[in-house]
Amino acid sequence: MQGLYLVTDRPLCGQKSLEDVVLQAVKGGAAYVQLREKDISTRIFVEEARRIKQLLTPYKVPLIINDRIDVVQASGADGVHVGQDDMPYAVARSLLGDKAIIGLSVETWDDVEESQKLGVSYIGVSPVFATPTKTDTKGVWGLAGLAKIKSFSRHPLVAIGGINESNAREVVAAGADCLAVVSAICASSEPEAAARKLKSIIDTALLMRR
Ligand code: TZP
Ligand code: MG
Repeated sequence: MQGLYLVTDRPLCGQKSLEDVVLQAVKGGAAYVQLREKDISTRIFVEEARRIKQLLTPYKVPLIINDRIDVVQASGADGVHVGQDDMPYAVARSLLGDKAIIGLSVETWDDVEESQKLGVSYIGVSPVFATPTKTDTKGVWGLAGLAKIKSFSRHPLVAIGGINESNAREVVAAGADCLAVVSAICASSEPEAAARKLKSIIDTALLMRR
């Protein structure tokens, strides 16, 4: 996994439709999209996931669903992202099969060590910086924490939390393979331009790291 990863937040999209934000993000260069819905019914979530999956298919951008294995199965999405209190990795893998993308958030060093025993597709380093978008987090990793995980982990690292144009370069330099953003795209008045700028920063920083 490498590049720009959009995590959606419907309220942060404001007047823009979620579909439009997703489409613009992908046109701007987002390589992965995660639908993250905390407040909608299962019925609406499944309908939305199916629509977004159709929208992403021509762009060959995988759709990842936050938490909900049933929504993955019902929509033909490509995988799931789970946190430490969600479906255990091994159960998710047995339900979704070998090809599914399965991401796991790590919030503590114990989580990082445990993740090395698992066949996760990536680990979500959560959060790198404090963010108003998600406040029920255990602490922040910071750039030093991210670098420490990079030197230890066999899994690709998706960094999340407080990432924007002003810090994206240093987050990649510290070891992130992929940058996940919510507000930097969803709350932007120009999601496509925001995604394009972030992707360009990531691409350059990945080249410098080689
Ligand atoms: N998980 C850890 S931080 C976070 C999630 C979903 C929110 C990140 O949002 P933003 O707006 O990119 O800081
Ligand atoms: Mg979760």
